[in-house]
Amino acid sequence: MNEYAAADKFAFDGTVTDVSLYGNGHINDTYAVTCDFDCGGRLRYILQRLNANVFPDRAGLMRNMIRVTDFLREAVIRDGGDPERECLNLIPTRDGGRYYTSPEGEVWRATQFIENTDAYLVADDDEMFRDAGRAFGKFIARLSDFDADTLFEVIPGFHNTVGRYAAFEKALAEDKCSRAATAAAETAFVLARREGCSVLTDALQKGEIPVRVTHNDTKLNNVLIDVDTKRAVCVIDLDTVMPGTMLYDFGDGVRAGCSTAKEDEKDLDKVDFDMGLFRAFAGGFLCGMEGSVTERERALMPAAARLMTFECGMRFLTDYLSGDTYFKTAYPEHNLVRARTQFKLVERMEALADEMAAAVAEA
Ligand code: ADP
Ligand code: GN1
Ligand code: MG
Repeated sequence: MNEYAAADKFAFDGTVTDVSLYGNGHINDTYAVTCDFDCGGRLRYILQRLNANVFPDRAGLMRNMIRVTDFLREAVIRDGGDPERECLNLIPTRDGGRYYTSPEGEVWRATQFIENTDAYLVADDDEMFRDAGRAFGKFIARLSDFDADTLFEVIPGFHNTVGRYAAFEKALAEDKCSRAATAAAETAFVLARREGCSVLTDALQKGEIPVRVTHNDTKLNNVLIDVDTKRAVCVIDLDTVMPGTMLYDFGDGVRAGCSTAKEDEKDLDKVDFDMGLFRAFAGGFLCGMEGSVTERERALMPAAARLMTFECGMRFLTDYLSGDTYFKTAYPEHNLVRARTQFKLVERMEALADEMAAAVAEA
């Protein structure tokens, strides 16, 4: 179904005058919908077609999203915040549903467009990134009373790095697209780090760290930042909200935001790990979590940052070897280029391990 036909299913205010591709997400098809009013003025919405390959059970995903957004809305109101800006609100379909399923099985959803905000690929400065950290930490704190066991596991083993390593090994052995030879250095990088993959799975299994409701995809462009105040307004992209550890969210946030360059920068000389940004994010995140972080969680924060960065690089590399079936790509080596930036960051974090530990201890 095309995006105009899908837009027609929703109870938007005004008349739909434009539906255009929007944003930089790697997974869903995201559109900005413009609606004009007869008396002048216009309003925008976000319309998304969920990725059917990545999310086989989209009804289960939407059940989670409905419950989580309804819960967060109450929490924002309780905190005296603005529920139209500080949480996602699903726009109903014309027949009163919370989302739309097309006859072909496509799942479409719509939310309000949070205006005067931007999704940044690289932070402008430490303060912006500190506030992004605060928002992601607060997201976990706000969901602390939400029963994790009642959430559907949208992608089983999403941050199970041991499982991700096994998937990488399988893709390498199969080498379906005969690309392994072009990624020899990158595959060697991964193979040399097999031992470290179980840091978080072990801690969870042994009960050393608590299971919490977590976001699981805390890259900087999944929090909308007010363009005037540069403060984080709303955490978005709730597809992967599942039981997890705060270390997934902290680690993935660091991965995405502490780099001096974009995730797909080709010139690795431009890619470095910024300790100032790391200090800021750690401080913001701990503050957002309102003192609920345990000693063990805190101790694992630097390792989690390394591991989540390694895991993401490994996922990009696995997708490159498998023929780019998961992440959206703009050119054939895109996933390999992304893997390289992640591995450069991992190397820098390995070298900076002591400094990172000291920064977390002080935060
Ligand atoms: P994906 O899972 O593909 O990453 P997202 O839900 O993150 O999809 O949306 C992709 C992009 O669309 C975001 O990075 C952001 O730029 C923009 N976006 C999503 N939701 C909103 C919203 N409610 N208001 C404004 N922009 C949004
Ligand atoms: C994807 O959906 P998006 O673009 O915000 C991916 C994350 C990766 C990220 C890397 C559901 O995030 O896990 O870390 O790309 N989301 C999913 O940029 O796989
Ligand atoms: Mg996103």
